[in-house]
This record gives sequence, structure tokens and C-alpha cells, in this order.
Amino acid sequence: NVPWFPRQIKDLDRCNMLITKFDPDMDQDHPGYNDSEYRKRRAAISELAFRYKHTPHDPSEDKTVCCTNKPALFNYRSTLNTTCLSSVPSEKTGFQLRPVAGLLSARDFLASLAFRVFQCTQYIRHSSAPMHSPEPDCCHELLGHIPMLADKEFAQFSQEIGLASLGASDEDIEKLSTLYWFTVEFGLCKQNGAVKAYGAGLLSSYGELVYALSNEPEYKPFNPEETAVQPYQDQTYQPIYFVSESFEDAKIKLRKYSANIKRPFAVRYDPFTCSVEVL
Ligand code: H2B
Ligand code: FE
Repeated sequence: NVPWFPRQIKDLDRCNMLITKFDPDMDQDHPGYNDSEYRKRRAAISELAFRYKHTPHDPSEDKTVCCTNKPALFNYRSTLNTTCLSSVPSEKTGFQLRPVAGLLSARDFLASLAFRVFQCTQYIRHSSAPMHSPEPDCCHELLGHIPMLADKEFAQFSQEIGLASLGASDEDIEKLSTLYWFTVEFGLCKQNGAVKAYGAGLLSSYGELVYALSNEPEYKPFNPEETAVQPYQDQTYQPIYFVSESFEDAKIKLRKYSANIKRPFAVRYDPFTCSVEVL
């Protein structure tokens, strides 16, 4: 009764379960809900993400995707930028970006990290609300995630959250999601004695970045057991942030935490074959 999980990088084609919570077609509070042009564009960009295959099988299909992609590249600077920038993390840490149509289930999203793959949105937030997006968009990915994925220790940390999630129980996925939230999205870290922000949710939100580094919110030292069960909400600024000593320290603490997750097997990533060995 272990939940299915990807063993090879191409299995990530099956990790595409979307959460409709903030979808512009479903969520009446989405800033683009009443903009049919926006929703049409979003649908076209989603379609490209859904058709994306790690290894294209049918060359004709590949051609269609490329041809359809071309106008998208010209119409939306976002798509072009993520395409260009995707080479930065890949050269530094081997992290790859793959397109995703929107917010993924935590299980599918975390599983991708195990293969050093980041599921990256391609669309841009609605122009009526440039300062805030309820869902991840390419501003968030470009300003927040992509630069961080080019850091070696951070990349390792991200991959290890992913490896810990493979085949884990729903309860453990929930805890790993919370850890992800308070580190990769909203983490603070010491650097030369000063507290700095590294979480993508902070790097891509000027308002919350200033607030997080003011003396208003509460700080606690990053401790996976405690951080994993801290309640959080995604509607306003965080009342509490966790501060790591360094990325390396955070990684070592996460490793200890992961070792205690109960699974009837162990996993090891083989970078030569881009696959997970189940031991
Ligand atoms: N999906 C996408 N597309 N981007 C994310 O940043 C993201 C996600 N974050 N799904 C996940 C959920 C995160 O909130 C954790 C793992 O639950
Ligand atoms: Fe994010």
C-alpha cells in the first residue's frame, strides 16, 4: 500500500495532478476570472504544459508543440525568459525546469524535486493585480525560485525534501509540504551574522520581504520536527518565520528528520541514469 511514485525522470510526465484552488477558470476571486482573453491565453499555455513530454516520442508531435510554442514565445515574454533562464540552474546544479500548467498536488510537486526537476509555471499574473498573485506565476519563479536553484547547497536541500517524499504517507507529505513552505518559500537564513531572506515567496514579494525582515514577525530557529507541524496560511503575510544557521545546517537537520520518516524501503538517486533506486 505504498503510493505510486516516479522511479525515472520520464515518469514525471505522470506527475501532473493540478489543484484547482486558485485556477482562473474555477476561482471567482482570481483577478483574471472575469477576463476572457486572459483565460483563453492561460488555457493555451496550459495546453503546452500538458503536452510536454520529458522525451518526445512522436517527432511530429514534437514539431506541433514547437510550432505552437513559437507564437507563445513572442506573445509572452515570460515564456521566453523562463526558457532562457532555465540554463542557469542546469549549468550550476543540474536542476532542470519543466513546464507546468498551474498549482500541482504537493505529492507530484515534491516528487519532481527528487530528480532535480522544478515544475515551473509559464504564465504571468493578471495585470489588474501586479503586486499579488494567488497562484505561482513566472514572476515568482524567475525572481524567487530559479536563482536559488543555482546554489549547490540549496539544490541539494531541495532534492532531499523530494527524495523524502517518494512513496511517503499522506501525513508525511503534509509535513514535508510544511517544511517546504517555511524553507524554500518563506525561509530566512543567517549570513555573516545577519538574517537574510532566501524563500522564493519573499524574494518575489517586496511587501512581505520588508515585513519579514522588520521586527514585527516572530522568528524561531529552523528545527524540522517543530517546523513540520507549524500551521500556516497562504492568505496574508506569515506571522512566524524559521531561521536557519546556513543552508548546510538546514540540509543536515533535514537529513536527520528524513531518516526518521517510516517507509518500508530506502531510496537512492542515481545521477548517471536520472533514476531512483529502491533499496
Ligand atoms: N505547484 C507548483 N506549480 N508550484 C509550486 O511552487 C508548488 C506547487 N508548490 N504545488 C507546492 C504545491 C508547495 O506548496 C508544497 C509542496 O505543498
Ligand atoms: Fe513557489
